[in-house]
Amino acid sequence: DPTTGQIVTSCVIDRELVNQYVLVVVAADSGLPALFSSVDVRISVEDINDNAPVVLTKEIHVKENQKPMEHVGIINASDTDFGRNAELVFSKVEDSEFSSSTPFLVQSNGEIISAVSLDRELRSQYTMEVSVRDKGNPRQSSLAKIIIIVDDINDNAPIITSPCLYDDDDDDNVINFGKVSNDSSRGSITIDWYSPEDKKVVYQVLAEDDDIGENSQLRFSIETVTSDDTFNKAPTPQNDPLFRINEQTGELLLARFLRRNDQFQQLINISVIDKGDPALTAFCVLNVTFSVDLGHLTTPKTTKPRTVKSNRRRRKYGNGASISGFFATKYFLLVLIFLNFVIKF
Ligand SMILES: [Ca+2]
Ligand SMILES: [Ca+2]
Ligand SMILES: [Ca+2]
Ligand SMILES: [Ca+2]
Repeated sequence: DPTTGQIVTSCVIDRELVNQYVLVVVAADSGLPALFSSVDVRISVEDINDNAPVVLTKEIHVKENQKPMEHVGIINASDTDFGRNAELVFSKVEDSEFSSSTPFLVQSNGEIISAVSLDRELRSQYTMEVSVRDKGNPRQSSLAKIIIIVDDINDNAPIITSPCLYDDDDDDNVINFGKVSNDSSRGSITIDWYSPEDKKVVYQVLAEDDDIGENSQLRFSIETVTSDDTFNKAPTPQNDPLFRINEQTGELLLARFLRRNDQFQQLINISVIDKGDPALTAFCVLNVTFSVDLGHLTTPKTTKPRTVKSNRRRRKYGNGASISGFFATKYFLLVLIFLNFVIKF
């Protein structure tokens, strides 16, 4: 005011926009010439608690399997006021429909702690409602929902579902070890054709993994092939393997023609490994029996009657091919194998 010197505001002032003003005030008398002096008037805008805190954190990631009462994450919030008006206190809203079933504690500084060890395979995501208030007078507060996402770690080995397995406590080196039972429906398989050109799937090993992502991506491979001779468990040479397995699908196929010196019965040790770090592995053993007469593979001239006979027997047990068609194909294959053998030697 030019006459009283009173300083008044001309608009609403907001400390959060400008917290200090410097006015140059000039006082002049009415003499002639007028004498005057000036002074800098510094105006500090005091804070009032006119802003509620705002929670900035929307999502927190935490790895599963951590110990109970360990750090999960910290909630970030801001308050544009000053001093106690911006000092924040966090708490969990216990009676919220979101928070009631969550195992988390919220410290006053915003730190989230899990009361239990988290298992992603049981529950992978939680939503929790938190409250944040300042220490102003009157207090301002706000609510926010925080999503807690449990990240996977590779804590599950693959589980082989076909063939079915039983635990073998004797072998500590494997996660789970299975051996195919003699039950023909459960993985002991009989092979009565022998052309790799058929690309027929002999068997499909099936496995699953409870983890996600790479931790559950599986790779099948043949570890060893042994004969089913209890006195001779030495692995058969693998430089020209009889079997191959589709790495992704677990489908077992013949890799080459059968030979006379191939074992009548073979145990194929198959491993299933996930792509986790560290990777986890499961094993199974597939018991394969050939119903073809391996001894006849190099002498096709004498096999004709026996082959027909054995085909009849297979027919009785449900071989889908017709006898004549099967025989014709088989005879042709025998000749092929024979030629193959002759060329080799
Ligand atoms: Ca303020
Ligand atoms: Ca405030
Ligand atoms: Ca896994
Ligand atoms: Ca897991």
